Amino acid sequence: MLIKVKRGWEIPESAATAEAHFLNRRALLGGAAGLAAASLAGGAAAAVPGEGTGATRTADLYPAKRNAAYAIERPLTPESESADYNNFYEYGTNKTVTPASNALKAQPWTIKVDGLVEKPFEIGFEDLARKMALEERLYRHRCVEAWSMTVPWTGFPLAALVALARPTSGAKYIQMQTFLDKAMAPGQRSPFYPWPYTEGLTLAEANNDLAFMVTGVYGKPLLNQFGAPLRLAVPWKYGFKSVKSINRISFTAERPKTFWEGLQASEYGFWANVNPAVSHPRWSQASERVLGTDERIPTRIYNGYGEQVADLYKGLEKERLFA
Ligand SMILES: Nc1nc2c(c(=O)[nH]1)N[C@H]1C(S)=C(S)[C@@H](COP(=O)(O)O)O[C@H]1N2
Ligand SMILES: [Mo]
Repeated sequence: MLIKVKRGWEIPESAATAEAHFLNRRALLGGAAGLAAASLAGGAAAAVPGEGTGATRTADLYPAKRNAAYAIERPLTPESESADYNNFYEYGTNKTVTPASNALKAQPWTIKVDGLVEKPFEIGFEDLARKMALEERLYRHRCVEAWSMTVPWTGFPLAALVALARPTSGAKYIQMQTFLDKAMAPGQRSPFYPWPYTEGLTLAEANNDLAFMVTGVYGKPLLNQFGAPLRLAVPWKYGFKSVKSINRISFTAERPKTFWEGLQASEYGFWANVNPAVSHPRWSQASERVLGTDERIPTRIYNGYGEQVADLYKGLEKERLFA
């Protein structure tokens, strides 16, 4: 886990093994590399893939009707590629998290909605999925590490969940968290991360049409490695904003501090909008490797979604919008 063996095809991107390198250094400085490695290796017993996901109970909702407004020019990334190349630190810091992620028990699953809302509540994942009108959208996804993919997510607009939550007038931000359970996620036994994984958006961003709560991909419920049973997709931002396996959504007056800010605020900020002209401190963001191909293509501002989202940032030019 901590010693990464590079394969040939990884080289263009290895300049950007951001998170892993940074964390390895911290672990070593802390003198706890061995401990972290040992705890990550000791994963919980594997379940049958797909079982324990939302699959068994919500499979009848798939495939959902594709919303043609979200078609894109690039071919879809084959599931065989995207389902075997994931970032999910709860299950390890390399891209092969699928075997370990079998330990994620995504059913039953409860989502807590709290903070500045008229009335805090909890809702079961299955109830939520059945309450919402699910649709399929083709989205680009651009990781801060300079790889990208194109996937058919199924889900519902985050704005519909905001409406269900009924935030009060003081609410300015929405914070989303991944579950916290060391027994279910061996990565969470490592003390070098500010668990649980936390992300956030402004309420205006959350209400933008593109902000999407994802329940499925490739025409079926999410497999564990994609962040079952419920994750976010905010395709104009770097991939780390798209938090997985969400079980708590809080409305706040203050800007929430995110997982990556907690680790390295100088490199991973709150806004994290994609911009090819603004380099990461340690590598260029000008282009991206397309998962499952030999291609490198130019990265686009807001990952190609500027028309839909650029207005959100008027008047915020002094903020660090692109990192
Ligand atoms: N809980 C959690 N959410 C997460 C991550 C993670 O490690 N843990 N990684 C993020 C990053 S860096 C990316 S690029 C995407 C990867 O999503 P994918 O594995 O479906 O491609 O998930 C994001 N959400
Ligand atoms: Mo990422």
